Amino acid sequence: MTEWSLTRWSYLRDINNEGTGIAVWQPFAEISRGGEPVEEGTMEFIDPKLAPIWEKVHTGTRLSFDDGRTLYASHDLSGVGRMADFVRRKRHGNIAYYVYNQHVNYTNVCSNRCTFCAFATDEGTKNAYTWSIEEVKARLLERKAEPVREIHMVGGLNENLDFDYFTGLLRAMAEVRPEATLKAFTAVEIDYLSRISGLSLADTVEKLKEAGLAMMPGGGAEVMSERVHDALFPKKIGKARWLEVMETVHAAGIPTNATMLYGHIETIEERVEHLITLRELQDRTGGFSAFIPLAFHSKNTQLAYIPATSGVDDLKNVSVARLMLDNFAHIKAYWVMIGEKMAQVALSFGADDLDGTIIEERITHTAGATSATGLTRDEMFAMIRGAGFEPVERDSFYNPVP
Ligand code: V47
Repeated sequence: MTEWSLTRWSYLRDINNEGTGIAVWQPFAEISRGGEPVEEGTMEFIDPKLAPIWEKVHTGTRLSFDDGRTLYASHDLSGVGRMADFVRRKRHGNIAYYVYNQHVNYTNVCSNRCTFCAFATDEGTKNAYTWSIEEVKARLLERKAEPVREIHMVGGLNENLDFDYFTGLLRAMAEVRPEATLKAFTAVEIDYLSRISGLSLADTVEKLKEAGLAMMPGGGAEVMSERVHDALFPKKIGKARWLEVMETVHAAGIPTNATMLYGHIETIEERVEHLITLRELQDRTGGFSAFIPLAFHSKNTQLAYIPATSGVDDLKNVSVARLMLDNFAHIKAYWVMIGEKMAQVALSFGADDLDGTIIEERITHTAGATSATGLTRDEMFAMIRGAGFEPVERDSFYNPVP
């Protein structure tokens, strides 16, 4: 019998049904859903409006704006999810990815002060912090014994920091963690760095790349709608500039992710518009790696009256993204925001990636997230196995880590 390392999962099942209550070592293949080929063409729906969309999905035809709206509006969650699972399985079979990563939030001082954000504050308040380069290095050194493959670093727009701080930060991180990919700065920060450095966008990106920037996270666009922008984050760059930054970064050979913040005041139409805008940019550049729907958390924000997103909406956002974003390889279920259990379910609703170990998430937890602030590799592994998928640890570029 194949031997397995001890994970929490191994305690959970008496797989051989011997009624002993004692965990039995069991090879994954015997408990997984096996990745059997999906029978093409057959699917029944509770919502008849989904049938014409299925015609398109199983023949690989691109979905329209109206299709996106129908998917979001449908009460047939399992129907939407089964279509997304079909597409996900065609691309990734029974594999689900995770990365051994570490988050670094170098400052929470931010001049944008978006109404949905609980993390940002003003200089001089009791919670304000800004880490020196030495402090950031010390935080990385604390975890030096762990096999971290990716550093995910974002922060506020702190007017006391100059451009040299940012290139110095990247260089110092590359020195401490040469084996890890530096995935840093949202498009909002890149725009800001271009303004404080006096350099063009392209030159700013080039200087950051020279200092070690290898990938960029997806945040900052929120929902690309002028209405939502003006109401919730008027000081932040808008749609046109966000797209310009992403296009420039892709042209420099740096892949990025893309996100959408949902569950606040946005409409279904604005969500679909957002997805189609991303799909169009991806057609031009091919530079997006993963899409991550971000569930809004309202605690400690100016929008505290807005209730938490529902599990149905969390799954819908994963599934609709998988179906609309036909040119994105990866859809992440960000367990930090939707919780570990919902993230497990999302793997059967179109997601192929759970992000990673994280180690000390701050942005969502300041806004009331109740998920863990980090997970161990064994916990990631068990989460994926428990959902019936085969865990693959990856690097930032989805190469399996040996
Ligand atoms: O842009 C801020 C969001 C984003 C809240 O690329 C909030 O791999 C929910 O982009 N409730 C930053 N969301 C995080 C981000 C990200 C996260 C994980 C993985 C990747 C990736 C990117 O966080 C912001 C904003 O959309 N955010 N406040 C909040 N209260």
